[in-house]
Amino acid sequence: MTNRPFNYDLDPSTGLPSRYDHHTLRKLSSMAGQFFDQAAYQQLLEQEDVVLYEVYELSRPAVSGELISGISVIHPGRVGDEFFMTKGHFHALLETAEVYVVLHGQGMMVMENPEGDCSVETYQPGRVIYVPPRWAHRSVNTGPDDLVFFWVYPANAGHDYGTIERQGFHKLVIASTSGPQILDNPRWKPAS
Ligand code: PAN
Ligand code: ZN
Repeated sequence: MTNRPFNYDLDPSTGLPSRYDHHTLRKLSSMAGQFFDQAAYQQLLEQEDVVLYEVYELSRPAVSGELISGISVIHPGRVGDEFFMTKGHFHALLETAEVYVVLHGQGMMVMENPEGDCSVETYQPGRVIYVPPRWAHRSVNTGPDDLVFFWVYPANAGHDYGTIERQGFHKLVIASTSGPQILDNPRWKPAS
């Protein structure tokens, strides 16, 4: 990998990058145990292993000083009453932050830190969201269209998915007749 400046362009209508190093498709089958309504999860999985979201990454060496950037696209949909969402993670190097810039769509970013403080930010086009060091983050698409956002984080951050897989997030985002609701997750438990 060269150490020369570079650029890429985001398509104004889709937000997709003109080039990337990795394209990851995350399907329903990779989210076992993450959605609240497990019967609805099984039912949907038997119909189709749908793609929940896609990640386009511009890779850089995983060393201090470098930045990894890219685009995520969360497709619209629900598992039962719970909106399609990302797995969510802490950064493996916990003391690393991240910046998100929303390009299209609507949604919520659910965050929490290891001390159990919780925060939810709303995604809307043009909004910048700062994820401080130590805060786990999950993106939820609450709208009828793709939710598309740019992100950039330190290349040595790494991802800890296991903690969230074991304990979940404290908060769920659930559809209701009056719009998306943020509810306490009754199944949250300490990962230990
Ligand atoms: C983002 C996320 C991306 C997919 O690039 O990785 O939106 O979410 P999951 O990694 O939780 O599957 C980011 O926060 N990187 O650190
Ligand atoms: Zn992250």
